[in-house]
Amino acid sequence: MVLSNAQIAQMFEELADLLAIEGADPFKIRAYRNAARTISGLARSLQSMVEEGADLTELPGIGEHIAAKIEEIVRTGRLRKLEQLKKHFPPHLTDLLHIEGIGPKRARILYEQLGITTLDQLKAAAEAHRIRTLPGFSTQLEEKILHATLLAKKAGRRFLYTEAEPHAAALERYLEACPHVERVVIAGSFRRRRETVGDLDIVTTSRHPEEVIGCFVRYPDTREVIAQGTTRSTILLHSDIQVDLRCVPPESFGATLHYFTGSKAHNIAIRIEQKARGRKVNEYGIFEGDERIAGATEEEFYAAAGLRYIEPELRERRGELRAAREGTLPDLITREELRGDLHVHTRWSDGTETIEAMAEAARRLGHEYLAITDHSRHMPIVHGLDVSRLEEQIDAIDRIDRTLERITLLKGIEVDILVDGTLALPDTILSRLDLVVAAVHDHFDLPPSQQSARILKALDNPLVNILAHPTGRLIGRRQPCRLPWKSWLEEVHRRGVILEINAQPSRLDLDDIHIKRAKEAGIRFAISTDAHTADSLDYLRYGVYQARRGWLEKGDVINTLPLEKLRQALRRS
Ligand code: DGT
Ligand code: CA
Ligand code: CA
Repeated sequence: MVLSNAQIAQMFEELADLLAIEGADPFKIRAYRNAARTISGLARSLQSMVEEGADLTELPGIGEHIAAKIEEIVRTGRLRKLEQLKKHFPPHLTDLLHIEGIGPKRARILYEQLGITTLDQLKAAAEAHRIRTLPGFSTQLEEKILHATLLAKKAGRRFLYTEAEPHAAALERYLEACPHVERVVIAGSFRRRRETVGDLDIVTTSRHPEEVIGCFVRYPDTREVIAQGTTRSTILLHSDIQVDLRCVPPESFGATLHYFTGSKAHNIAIRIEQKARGRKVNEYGIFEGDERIAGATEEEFYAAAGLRYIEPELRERRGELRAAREGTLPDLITREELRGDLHVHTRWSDGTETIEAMAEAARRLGHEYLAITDHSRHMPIVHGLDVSRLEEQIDAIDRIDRTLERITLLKGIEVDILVDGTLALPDTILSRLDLVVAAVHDHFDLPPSQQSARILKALDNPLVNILAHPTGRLIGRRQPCRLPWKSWLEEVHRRGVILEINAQPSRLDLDDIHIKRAKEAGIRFAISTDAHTADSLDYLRYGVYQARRGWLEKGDVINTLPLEKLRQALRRS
């Protein structure tokens, strides 16, 4: 059984939730939540760290008590304390805590007084106006809760790409070892590198499909076999991820892979085009009458359709068919083309590592340069840098940089854009830096024209080079800020400011659609990790996936440039 870091973090979150409902010591609850945050930020798998005997107490927020619990989870797949607590409460009670306006105290009241234990019951009680009269509730709160339950139902459950990734890898390894299996490819939205996936779709080839299916349904992490046919099957994993598998003969592999890679819109567009030429397209191939003219490989499939090969990331029906016909598809950027990272944190603000440790980790990844960009003072939750500490840090970076070989440190800052559009630090100090990354960290919900004016005012300052995580969204948790996109992008372009593609898996900000629009407006980009730990320097590839979905090429991204060219590119004329 593979336990991803996300799953382990989730167990600690659930433990904290249940303790909170029970009314336990807030200090203890916070400790579990901090541990969960640390765990979900790790790039290395905890499972392998435990197997290698690593000292977990070296991780921030992990003491001996929690380290022992992590080892218990990795060794047994369970956490006894969590299971004991769960016995006291109905199974879905913690779902209530995801509804805005409901904390542990209110969840407990809803449960004790109305017997509510699920979102459906909550919705029904809100509709029947039974919530407003409970102690600590009100009519407005009841309306808010009703609205939130409707939203929660609509969203359905999707998984972050990084939550699905370890399962996809483990399934691939498992299936490759099944008897009679020839090829295994994870298709669907996962292959298109969407930021979230609804389920995993796997295409396999074999001459003995029933044996392959038989092996698939015995996958050890299976909670439930939902469907089992002779060539297809669906299972549910313990993590609630659903997995669809198809097994086809090798001569259909390309057509089947193409079909189940999608997107649905892309598939339908191809089918309509081919139909107009008197052909039939399905998951087994392209047919003229009864004759199959393509099916074994995707290359053959596209060639028969009169198209250049289209990378999975582009198959979203955003103009890729026309570009493939005309030969104008982008030559998509790759991870190997990136030469450095332009947004990282250290212990000087809210990062976990020293400058030296981040530099060393970046050098191990082969980076030529690394910009240290800690937070400015404004942010309330971190001890950010004021002018005098930034002066100190500038000296420290210069000193450390002189001792380093094969990597250059750049002096930077992630400076807050205040609500009135001014920056949290004065020009006198910003002008001493190699680059200035500006960012919004509050007031995300301003009306579009006001938000736009606020950000553009900050970008008027010619010392600002890059706008970090431009919309502030957190996938599934915080909506992107609203902007009048067309005019706003033109104004960003006019100022020569670079937009960041933040590679944190829960941010991926800008997103694919706006990356493409920004590129069309002439804007250039930086793909940055915003790493707060050494491990997360490896997140660059998630930013690259998003960039590829936004049609970016090497030339669109400034951190593909060697250092001297980068310095020129940062200069605003
Ligand atoms: P997801 O799972 O919601 O993240 O997104 P996908 O794209 O993985 O969608 P999924 O799992 O429902 O189906 C996998 C692929 O199968 C999809 O990308 C395209 C193909 N597909 C599914 N339904 C249809 C359909 O009705 N027509 C066509 N042409 N293709 C379909
Ligand atoms: Ca899928
Ligand atoms: Ca599916």
